[in-house]
Amino acid sequence: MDHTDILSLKGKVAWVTGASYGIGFAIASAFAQAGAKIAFNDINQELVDKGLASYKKAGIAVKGYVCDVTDEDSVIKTNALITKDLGAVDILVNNAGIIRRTPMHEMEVSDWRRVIDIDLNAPFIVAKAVLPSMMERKGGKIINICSMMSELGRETVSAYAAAKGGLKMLTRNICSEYGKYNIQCNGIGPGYIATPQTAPLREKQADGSRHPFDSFIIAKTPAERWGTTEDLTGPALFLASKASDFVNGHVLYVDGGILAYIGKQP
Ligand code: NAP
Ligand code: GCO
Repeated sequence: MDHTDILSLKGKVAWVTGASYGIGFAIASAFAQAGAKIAFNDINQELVDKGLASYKKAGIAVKGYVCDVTDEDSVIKTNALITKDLGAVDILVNNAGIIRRTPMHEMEVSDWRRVIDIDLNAPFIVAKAVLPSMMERKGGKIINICSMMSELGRETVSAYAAAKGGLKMLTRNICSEYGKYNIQCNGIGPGYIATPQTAPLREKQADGSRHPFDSFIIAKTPAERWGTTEDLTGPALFLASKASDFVNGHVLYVDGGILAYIGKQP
């Protein structure tokens, strides 16, 4: 086996959901540099245009589509459009996600449902849309962006933890059901990554000191820092490429060691 191009995605079509910025943007950019043709979506034209401008600035060619990943009709139409514009999807990254931080006993049921809908139901909806063509072509890669909360709980994130725990099991089930078609479905479990989603947890205090949660994460991470979106690109390339053709149903935690560590004595 020649390993020179083992991480190459040349000629592959990759759809990264919710990738106007943040983790999805970094993964889509890395895939483009590895040779893939990239499609991304966001929920409205303004956000898609913003994303397109960021990719253009970074010198990355992509196609952007308006699509709410919770809307099955829109997902089916978007998959058909991507197939027409770029070719059938070889690599799907279920990245779009939201979080609501509210104590569970105060959480509105509508907020709970929205989190489960975007973080768990949507990966099912988008994977369902791309699977038939992957099965027909006997190959495909599905990467679900999981979380520390696929393994751990913490106060205020009940819906998110329930969804990301479910997403880990959906990952294992897609592997179980479609491995025979040479489809690999794996997860990435990012640790605490500096993106807009976690910005409220890093806000400076009025006196200029660190947010207590920021200090807590530094103390809880053996690497003693927050992750960057670039920390996730190598692992994503591995799971999207032929380098991982016999890796299936796995969640690769990219967390600077959080899950291995009991934490510092205060
Ligand atoms: P982010 O900065 O908030 O980006 C999330 C993206 O998803 C945004 O582009 C957002 O678009 C999009 N999105 C939300 N709802 C959508 C919908 N219904 N349809 C289409 N797109 C939608 O988050 P991130 O930190 O990059 O997180 C990306 C993924 O990694 C998420 O699944 C998140 O849970 C997971 N994750 C993040 C961390 C972390 O520390 N940051 C750690 C572990 C896992 P809008 O512009 O419309 O909001
Ligand atoms: C939180 C965080 C997280 C993450 C992430 C950790 O409030 O605890 O936002 O849940 O961003 O998913 O892996």
